[in-house]
Amino acid sequence: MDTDTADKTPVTLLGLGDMGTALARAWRAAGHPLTVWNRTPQKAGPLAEEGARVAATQTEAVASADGPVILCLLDDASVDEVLDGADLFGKDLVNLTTSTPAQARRRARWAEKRGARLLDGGIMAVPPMIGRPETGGYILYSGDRALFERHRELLEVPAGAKFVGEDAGHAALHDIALLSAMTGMFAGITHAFALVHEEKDLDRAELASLLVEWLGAMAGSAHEIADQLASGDYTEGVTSNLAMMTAGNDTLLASAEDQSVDPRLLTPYMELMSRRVAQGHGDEGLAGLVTLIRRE
Ligand code: FVH
Repeated sequence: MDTDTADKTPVTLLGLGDMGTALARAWRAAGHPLTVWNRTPQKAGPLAEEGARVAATQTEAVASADGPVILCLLDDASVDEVLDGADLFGKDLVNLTTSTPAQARRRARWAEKRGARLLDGGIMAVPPMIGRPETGGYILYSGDRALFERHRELLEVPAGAKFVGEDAGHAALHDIALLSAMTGMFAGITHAFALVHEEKDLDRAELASLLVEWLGAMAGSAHEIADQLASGDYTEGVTSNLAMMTAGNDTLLASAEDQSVDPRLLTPYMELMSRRVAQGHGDEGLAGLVTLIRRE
């Protein structure tokens, strides 16, 4: 059993799913007095044995909170359900439930009307990474900066804590941007493995290592794109221009055909590249594609 440490801020945690339970264990391990509540009370049993206090209701958990109230629930609707009827006046809320940016902004206004302060968080980690700094997981925070600073030490216990701005929607926006980029990367990896699927003598583990190395090296182009978007000059610092890359796409597509792979995970992006080149921007890098997919 982990023991409380007198100088540690008490934490109240609502939601003991996989992530909530991992967070709870990290705070207990660091000696923070912990009160938990979960809709399905049985899930709190093991944590009670590890020294957490289990509140009978969410309303009681919030009312008795001396430190921040952390929410780690399924979605925005469950936050409404859980906090309906709780007196939030004077409370510090940290919402780690995944939300859209609009939901996070609405939640900040909602909290303010109830006399509470709110920090929104987006967790960039999976449960086994929580409480293990060496895995590189972190949580993005936005909203009330003073609240972040007040509780920074506690927030840094489960994973790294990065404050990304006072707009309450910005943690969620960063979270979604990172997950969206990851989705594109997974699409590329899926295509890569499909290309080699019928090759009996090809070592998948070796390809995996090459993919990790190559994608890591190429990910740095995000800085090039950011610089070009900031300056407005999409030719600035270009190492590989669109005209060259678009010509190369023909080889990628011909190879997909030869290997009997449906190219549709790649073609929407390739079509954008061709469109930009057709508009006379073959000397640019990738930044111009951002403007093509904006709905103005
Ligand atoms: N697990 C992960 O890999 C990801 C990593 C990135 C961040 N996400 C987000 O974290 C939030 C919680 O995720 P989780 O893994 O803990 O999710 P579950 O294990 O499914 O637990 C869900 C908890 O929410 C409770 N709950 C659901 N609906 C309600 C409701 N209407 N009223 C009250 N509580 C509700 C549920 O309670 P129960 O089913 O045990 O009674 C769990 O405590 C989430 O936003 C992820 O996107 C995790």
